[in-house]
Amino acid sequence: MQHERLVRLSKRMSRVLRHDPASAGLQLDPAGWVAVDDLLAALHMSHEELLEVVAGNDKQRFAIEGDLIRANQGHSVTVDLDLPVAVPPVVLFHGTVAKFLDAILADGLRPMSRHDVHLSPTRETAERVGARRGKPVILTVDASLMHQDGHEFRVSANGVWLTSHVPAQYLAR
Ligand code: HQG
Repeated sequence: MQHERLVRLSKRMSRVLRHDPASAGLQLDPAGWVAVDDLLAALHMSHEELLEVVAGNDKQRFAIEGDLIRANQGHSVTVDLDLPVAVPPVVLFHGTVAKFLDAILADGLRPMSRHDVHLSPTRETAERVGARRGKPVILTVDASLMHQDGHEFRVSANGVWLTSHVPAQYLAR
């Protein structure tokens, strides 16, 4: 498949499976799954194309289980991914940009339009996340202390660490 079509299909799938299933006439189940066949019909794509998008996706954004597919993380629609609570690594990273720093250092990291705050296991990944918005600024999160203090973490199937709020006292530059 042509690279451009692959990227276009991948973006459309992200939109439909995370944010706006109704735009394709679809409805997600409570855990975010939709029937593969319904998605294929709605997006006018073949099964081979779907497998190419899922396997080739740089961040493993999608998971197929049996005849169902869902996005691994990043939803703005209400879904319960039912991920188990997990013990985080000692330090996690968040990539952002300078213009958000004052708000973040006052209020902590908030999920904004997503379900959860997204944290990266490595500085390199956080740099890529931040670079989507400009010159990246990397914050470290004292995940070990947060965990000790009772904050819950979950890890998505593609290795993104999720938590509901990171109070400012756990953040450092
Ligand atoms: C910022 C992409 C003001 C936060 C990436 C970020 C990631 C605040 C933006 C995934 C704030 C939200 C998530 C506060 C946080 N005040 N700004 N209190 N708290 N922010 O896109 O982490 O391609 O929702 O720093 O690679 O950038 O979608 O979150 O800049 O893994 O798979 O508000 O999205 O993955 O932006 O990115 P986002 P994010 P996908």
